[in-house]
Order: sequence, then structure tokens, then C-alpha cells
Amino acid sequence: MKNICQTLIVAGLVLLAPGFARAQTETPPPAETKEARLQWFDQAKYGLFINWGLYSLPAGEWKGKNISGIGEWIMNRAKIPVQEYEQLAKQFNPGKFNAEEWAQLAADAGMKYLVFDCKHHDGFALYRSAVSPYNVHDATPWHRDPFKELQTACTKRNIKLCFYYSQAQDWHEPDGAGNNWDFKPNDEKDFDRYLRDKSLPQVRELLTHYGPIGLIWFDTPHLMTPERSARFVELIRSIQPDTLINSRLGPGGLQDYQSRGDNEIPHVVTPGAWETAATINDTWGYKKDDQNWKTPEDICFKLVDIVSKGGNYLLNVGPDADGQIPPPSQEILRKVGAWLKINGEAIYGAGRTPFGPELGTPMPGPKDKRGQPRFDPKHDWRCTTKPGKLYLHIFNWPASGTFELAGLQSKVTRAYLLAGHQKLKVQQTDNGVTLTLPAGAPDKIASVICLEIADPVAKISPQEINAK
Ligand code: H79
Repeated sequence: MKNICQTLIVAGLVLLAPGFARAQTETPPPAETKEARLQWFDQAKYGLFINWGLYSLPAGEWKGKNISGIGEWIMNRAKIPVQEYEQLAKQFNPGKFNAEEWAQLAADAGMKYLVFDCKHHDGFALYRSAVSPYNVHDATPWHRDPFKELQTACTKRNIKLCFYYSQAQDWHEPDGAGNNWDFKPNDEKDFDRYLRDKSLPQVRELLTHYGPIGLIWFDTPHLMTPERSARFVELIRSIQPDTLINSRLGPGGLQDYQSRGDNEIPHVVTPGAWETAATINDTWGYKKDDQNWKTPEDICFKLVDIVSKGGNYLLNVGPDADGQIPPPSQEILRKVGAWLKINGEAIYGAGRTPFGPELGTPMPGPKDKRGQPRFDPKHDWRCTTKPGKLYLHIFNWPASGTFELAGLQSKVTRAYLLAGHQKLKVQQTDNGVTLTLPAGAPDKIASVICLEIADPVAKISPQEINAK
């Protein structure tokens, strides 16, 4: 009997072993290719960026003077000495901070990832750091770790937790880049000492103590070299090989995806994985006088425009020093979120437009201030795609009662509004299709029409695929 029991137990263990081994490794194996790493990012399309720090206290004003420019740059713009700026930490006590509310706002807004500013150029860490006492837990009367709280709140809602980290500029450190009002100029600093003693160890902490990190958003790679970039890449891949790295780490080759210029949306369809990070007013960090809010219509247009060109939209809010995301920001985000509730199918995981003329017209003449050819954009409609489907996002509802889609050669099998699935009449000719529309726009932001087509990828006549 004993022998039989032993045999059964051994056999059971052998049978259980594969499942047991799987249960032990909670995280899936690392993605082998960049494309596999990027899968969630391509699905996600829309993320919340949060610039929050000591700069939220002065909120654009220093010693009674308005300091022009973006709010989080106040230390640099007013050349505030480190000893003075540091004192702000003693006042940082955000009684209204609530990670659950922030994450819920992102969820209500339809955002799928959240990028939290864990250390901006001012050098102050917004998480509990053992590397430097200049951090939110140890240097403020608040003694909390907002990044930890956000980890819990985001995990609950299936929002990918990500962080911004200023790897090169650090105005608090003698050897960090950027502060030439307290310290030596950049070319006389021991920048490698700063990387070794603060920047790399803090990135290590952030990748070790906060669970899976979706992406790291590096910025302003002053003094970075290919060799210095490689140290970060090696560190990141050794701890969390699936974490995406944006293109502002430094020279040494594109890591995982391209960050476009701040607030820059390309004019035309753009290959590869890319993201536009942009402000909801004119600043990233909170500024009390900046009330120049973009409208929900504008944010929605930018989201659709970016997705139709192949990118992601990382929209920023600047919470105030109490920890409150300004109510106008919240209202805008929720309005776009309500639109996404109905029309999200045409955004999440959707592909680029197969057309082009709807984006606008290239113009002759000198390049613009970003060095791009000049372009006269159009705002009437945009197109996104899924296999066998075209989504037409109509921003300017035609008064004629019909919508002409020139150049579509694929047979349309069904046409309907995403809102309410109301069917639309389709007339197909050699030149494309004509849709008969209801008299008024069903949605005041943008009405989305789904065309189901007989081909997985739409066939378009060549003359309609310009502007690319
Ligand atoms: O976190 C946000 C910005 O603080 C950061 N990137 C986004 C995501 C950023 N770092 N540098 N810059 C943006 C560009 C800085 C431009 C400047 Fe200026 C021109 C700095 C000094 C002159 C603008 C104008 C800021 C101060 C005056």
C-alpha cells in the first residue's frame, strides 16, 4: 500500500510539474522582438501624462513675478538657487491627492497607460528613493509615495503604469546637466559620476519596486552619448526586458519608439511606432494663470488625427500643489472619454488611413520652424482601419446629405454609424462610394461611420493615396 501511495504521489507530482512551474512564474516570458514588446502600445493609442512636482507650488510665479514659459521650468527660468528651491519640499503636502481618483479619471477618459513624472529636470524624486533623500517621501511633511499608490490604483483598472525620468538634466546635482547658475558649465562636469550615483540607480529602483513598467519616458538627452545610452538600455533590459524605451534616451539608435517633438503632430502618415506628447493647455506643470484649455472637440480631433497617421497620443495634465487635477482638465478628459465609449472600436488597435488627401495639401515654399515641409491641413474627416473595416470620422458633417469617398475600389458590404448602428445607404461607382447621411450630425464632436469591405485591406485608386 505504501508503495502504491508513493508511486501515485510521485506520478501526480510529475503530472503537475509543468502547470506548477507555470504558476510560479507570474509574468509571461519576455517578448523576443521589438514588435512583440510594442503590441500593447499599438493597441493602447491614448495615455495620460502627469507632470507634477515641487514646481506645482510656485505655479508660474516667483517672488511676486510671473515667470514666462512652461511651469516646470521655473527653477531654470528664474535661476533659482538650489538652496532656495529645495525649501519648497517643506511645503509640499498635497491634501487632495488621491491616486484612485487620478487612475479613475484616466479610465473614464479611455486612456490605457499613465506616465508619471518620477523626476523632472529639477531633480526632485516623486517616489520614495533610497538613492537620494531629495524625494517626496523623505523631504516633505507628507511622507507618502504617490508612485506606489498609483501602481495599486492603475493595476486595479488595467492601466499600464509608466514613468517619466529626466536622465540627463538634473538641476539639483552639481554634475547633472543643465544647472549653470549654481554649478560649473556642462562641459566641466563629471557627468558619468552623476549617472553612476543617481540617474542609473534611480532608474533601477523604479524598475524594481513598482511592478511591471509599461514604458520609460526619457527626455532632453544633454551630454548623452551612445555609450551612456547603452548603460541605460542594458540596465533596463536586465530588470524588465519588456519595458519600452522612448527615443529621447540619447544617441545610440532608436530604442523602441519615436517620441515626436513636444506638441508636434506629423502632417502625414508616418511609419514605425511613434507618440505625440502634448499639453491640454500651454504648460506641462501646473501654472495658475494658464487657463488656455483646448476644447474636447480639439482633443478628440487630435486623437483621431494621430491614430489615422499611425501614432499614439500622450495627453498631459498638471495637478496643482494640493494634488488636484484642475477641474477644467477633468471635464475635457471625461467628455472625450464619453466619445470613446461609443467610438473606441475605431481607435484602440486601429490602423493608419489608406487614403491621404483628407489630411491636407503639401505646400511649396520654405520649411516650417520644425524643419518640415509646409502643409495646409484639412479638418473635415479622418480614416482609421481594422481588417475588413474602414472607419470614417466625420468632423465636418456635410450639409449636402451625402459623403463622397473617392478612390475606394473594395466592395462595401455594409455601412453604419457606430452610434446606434444605424444603417446607411451606399452607392458604389468606379470612382468610389457615395453614402447617404442623416440630415444632422449624430455626434457633435465626430460621428463615426463603419464601412465593412470585402477585402481585408482596402483597395484604393493610386491618385487618392497622395500626401504620404
Ligand atoms: O516635461 C515636459 C517639458 O518640461 C519637457 N518635455 C515635456 C514632456 C521639456 N524639456 N525641455 N523642453 C521641454 C524644451 C525646453 C525649451 C526651452 Fe524654454 C526653451 C527651455 C528654455 C528655452 C520654454 C521656454 C521653456 C522655458 C522657456
